[in-house]
Amino acid sequence: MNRLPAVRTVVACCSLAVVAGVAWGPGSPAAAKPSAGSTTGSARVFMVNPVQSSGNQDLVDLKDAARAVPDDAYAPVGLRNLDGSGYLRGSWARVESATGTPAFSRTNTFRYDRSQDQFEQVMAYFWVNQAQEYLQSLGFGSTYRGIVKQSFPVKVDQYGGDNSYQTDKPYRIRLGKGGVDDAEDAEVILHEYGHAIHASQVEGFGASPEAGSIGEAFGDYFAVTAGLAAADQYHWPVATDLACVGDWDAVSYTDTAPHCLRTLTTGLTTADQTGEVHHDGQIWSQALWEIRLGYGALGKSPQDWDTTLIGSQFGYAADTSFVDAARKTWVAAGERDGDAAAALVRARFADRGITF
Ligand SMILES: [Ca+2]
Ligand SMILES: [Ca+2]
Ligand SMILES: [Ca+2]
Ligand SMILES: [Zn+2]
Repeated sequence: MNRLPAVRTVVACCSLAVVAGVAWGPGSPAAAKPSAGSTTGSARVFMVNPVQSSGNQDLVDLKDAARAVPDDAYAPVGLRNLDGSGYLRGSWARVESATGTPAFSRTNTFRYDRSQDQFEQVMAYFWVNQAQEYLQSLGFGSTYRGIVKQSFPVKVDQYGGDNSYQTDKPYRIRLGKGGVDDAEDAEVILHEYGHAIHASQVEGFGASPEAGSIGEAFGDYFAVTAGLAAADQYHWPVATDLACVGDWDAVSYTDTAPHCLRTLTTGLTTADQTGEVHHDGQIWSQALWEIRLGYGALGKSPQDWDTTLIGSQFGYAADTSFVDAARKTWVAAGERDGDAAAALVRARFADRGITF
């Protein structure tokens, strides 16, 4: 397997706890104090996904059985930015479930296994919050304009089908079941959040086949880069090809290992375009990935590139072409990261047949 070297970076993340309820100043009536109310909690989640963290390509769904995934695939994590209600609701995510009882804990303690519906609810809360914190760590919402900076409805199991998608009015992610439950793979959640990022940046983004392909591409890229940033932040193992998207969700769809829904290293170029946005997105996503690697050689971090890339997306037209969006990204790289970065961006897009 073509394993790429791990990129080690430190993500300084955010402390954006929101104080629930009223301030308890002198004279506040003691009776008003809620029994819950903490904005932090504890939970356990998959470390992006259990295949990526373990390297075990033989894991299979076993019809959602708890025993299909060993206990050490779960990691204890803190939950942040909760609203104090005892539900999985907070500043950046509001989890709703169609099939399972909503997870609730007066002590904000959410420990489940994958056979329980509430586990996917926890994954949805943790990873949407994580994605927004990642954007904020890059400066979106402080140095730069905020992106999806609002409580975000995440519906788990909404349609009972195996089809996760995002709709932009209002912002919402729906995560399906079927095969491996979609919300058991953080790369699926983060991919969907990538669509929300575009929708937040450019109203109606995706109004041409190439813009739609960029949307799919960025979702895949964001899933990988935000997942790797989390692995660094929490010191989680990464044991599969870094460019593999959806290592765990894909075990239900692919017979051969490594299992990936898609990869960032297909070698596709514009000569291979079919008009199907997930397929064609792999042209764009490979450029994003290779620029990320190239930034390291320039002494810059993946976070430098992610900031430049995401910032440049504010300037994409809703119905952009590959060429126009690549040119905007090239300009942004030159302005923020210098001439060598701009040359890198242009070269990696050119490798994919996107020239300007
Ligand atoms: Ca499950
Ligand atoms: Ca699935
Ligand atoms: Ca992966
Ligand atoms: Zn998508």
